[in-house]
Amino acid sequence: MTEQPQEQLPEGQAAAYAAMVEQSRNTATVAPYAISDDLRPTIDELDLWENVAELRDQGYTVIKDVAPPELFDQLREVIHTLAEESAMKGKGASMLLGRDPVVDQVATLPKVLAIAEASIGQGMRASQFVGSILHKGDGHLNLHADANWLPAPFPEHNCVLTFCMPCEGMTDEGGTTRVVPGSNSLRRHITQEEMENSEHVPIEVEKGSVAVWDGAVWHSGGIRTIPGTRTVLHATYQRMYVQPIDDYTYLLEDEEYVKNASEELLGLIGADLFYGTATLDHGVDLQKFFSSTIKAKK
Ligand SMILES: O=C(O)CCC(=O)C(=O)O
Ligand SMILES: [Fe+2]
Repeated sequence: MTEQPQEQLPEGQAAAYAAMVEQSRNTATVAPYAISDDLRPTIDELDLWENVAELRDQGYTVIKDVAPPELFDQLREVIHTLAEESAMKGKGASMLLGRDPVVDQVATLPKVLAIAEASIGQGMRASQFVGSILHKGDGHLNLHADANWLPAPFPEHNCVLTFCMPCEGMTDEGGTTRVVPGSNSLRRHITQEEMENSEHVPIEVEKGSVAVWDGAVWHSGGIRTIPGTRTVLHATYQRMYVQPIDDYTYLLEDEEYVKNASEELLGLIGADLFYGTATLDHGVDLQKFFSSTIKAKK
């Protein structure tokens, strides 16, 4: 970014600003799936080291007990209600963040945020929050990588991370997502031939737990062969230097929403980042710029 002359800062803020500039210059980039000093105590506390290793090596993992099962009952209710109102006629609902407090709560669960930071770094953005409902006979999606709008080779630092939050749990016959373990290491899109011939395995998830995969791993949706429903929140997050799919910044203009939202949620919506802060009158907010450059390296 080109630096521009800035207005004089008040005395108290000038020193903090200078310290941040210094920190920005001195922050070393954390290697892919290495854990920053900031994050290490949280990974310890939440006992997530095995999940970090699986996500790095296999491209996916199941995080156990992210929330009490009752929260997933509530989430199921929300997705079904919004799906009924949506144009998808009971099959799904889109743009879910900010539509119900349960979705916002799930988006900011401590284990979810910790794994997201381990994979896609600080300052990550909410990218896409959609719900899907499968009934018997529904399902099927070709093998693909979620970083499907990125050119290959994909960057070594993961850019896109998808949590698959099944409200009822997910089994093979229930239509669970299937994955090609380790395909993330290829860091490229799948070919037509590989799509037809790759061995892929079901990801079984108990209610209360969630599956999560790296944007480079090849996976597909399963087919539900039993009665009942598979209700899933697909919650995708992005490394902050790539742009989100859903634009939630309009929520930042809703005073009531901002007043009641947690700091973490406002962070996901991009309130702390420098994007879009320049106007016709002044340049980019440099406080936000430098704090973003620090996050980008972690
Ligand atoms: O519905 C599924 O099981 C998988 C959908 C999918 O590919 C995704 O959420 O990234
Ligand atoms: Fe996907």
